[in-house]
Amino acid sequence: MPKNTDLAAARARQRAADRRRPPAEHRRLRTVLFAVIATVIGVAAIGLVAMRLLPPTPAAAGAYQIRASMGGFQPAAMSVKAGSTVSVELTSTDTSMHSDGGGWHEMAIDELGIDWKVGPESSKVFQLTAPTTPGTYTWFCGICCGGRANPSMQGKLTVTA
Ligand SMILES: [Cu+2]
Repeated sequence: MPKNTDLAAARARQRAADRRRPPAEHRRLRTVLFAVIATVIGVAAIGLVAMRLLPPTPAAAGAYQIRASMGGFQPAAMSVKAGSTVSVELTSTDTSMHSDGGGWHEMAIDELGIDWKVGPESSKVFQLTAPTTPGTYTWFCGICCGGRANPSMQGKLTVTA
């Protein structure tokens, strides 16, 4: 029966092919996995570079912008209307590599009970409700550079009528 022999040979060839297939599929899977992992790492690397090149954080809409670094506050003064509530976005532009405070900065006004802190290379938005009577207040950072005694780490809040 030649037909049966042919069939048996064909089956044997198919079994041999089946035995060869898994490694080939594994190789394909490995290639796909490698491509996926390489893509993820590549995108993450590009993202990290882009974050370095861009400003630390986008400004919150309508908020006063105060940037703090070891060099002081920028700007070191702000003015608000008596009784008004405003948003203040405090940003630390220092990295965590700073030995003095680890990049943390503070904006504190004892008389108004304000004590805002922001971590290295980050921003935080705070609400400031100005007192109802005009006046001037000194804010300070007590974290770095000798704390409140350091005149470069101070600013002036003016409350206008
Ligand atoms: Cu500081």
